[in-house]
Amino acid sequence: MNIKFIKLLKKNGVAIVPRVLDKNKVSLLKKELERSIEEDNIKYKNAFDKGMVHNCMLRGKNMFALLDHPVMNKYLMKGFSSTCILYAYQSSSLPPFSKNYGSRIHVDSPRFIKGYVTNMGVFFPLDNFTLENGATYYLPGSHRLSKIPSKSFFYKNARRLICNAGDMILINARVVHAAGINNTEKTRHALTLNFCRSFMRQRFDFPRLLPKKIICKLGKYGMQLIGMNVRMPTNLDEFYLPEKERLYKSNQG
Ligand SMILES: O=C(O)CCC(=O)C(=O)O
Repeated sequence: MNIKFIKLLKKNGVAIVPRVLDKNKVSLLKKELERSIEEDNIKYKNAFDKGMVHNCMLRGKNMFALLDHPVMNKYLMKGFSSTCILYAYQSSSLPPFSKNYGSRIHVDSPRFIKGYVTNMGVFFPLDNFTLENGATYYLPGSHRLSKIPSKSFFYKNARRLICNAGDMILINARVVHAAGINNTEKTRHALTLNFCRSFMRQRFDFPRLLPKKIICKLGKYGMQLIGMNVRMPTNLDEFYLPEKERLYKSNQG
């Protein structure tokens, strides 16, 4: 882990860690994502966020395995919180000559608490992010703002997340950003994960959503991120479980 990226993340709200996923991994992830998009286009064809796949860990074994990625987890634990959990695991694809739901100027966490980070984003570009295919616009340092600035201020001062497929983007969820417009003939894909503090609610109840036979394949990081250390007992028998089986483990922040 390079501490320089943690410093950049604190200062600008954004850092790009190069070469986290190799070419082969990127291509496997892209295949799984493309297949999921095709399936969702049939099943959820009128979704407001069409083209964004939710709960990607359930849509392919490589997308599942990403939850245990050591580099991502080391940066998360150091740059955010050692007890963080997954808030959402989705994707953002920009079809040819088009934009998507992420192209509005937005932040990925509605809460602003001065000097405190509630959520951290991790984007994995599965295609190079270029000016032509819609590299994300972002406003450096905007995680310190309580309100989203005007459209004209945003586009005048925004920079672009130009990077390569396989890099990893760390983005404070309060950073004001917007996907660009893809002006090429090829879809631009990315996986977009969002993490929150251990005591916050996840977008879905992941410990119940994921089948037990899948959860047991997760490693130590994946278990934590899914929320297995912070499950609520539903009765006293569960509350009094022995230490090892406890649903809400101690020292979770
Ligand atoms: O696709 C992108 O470039 C940005 C995605 C985004 O804005 C988001 O996931 O919040």
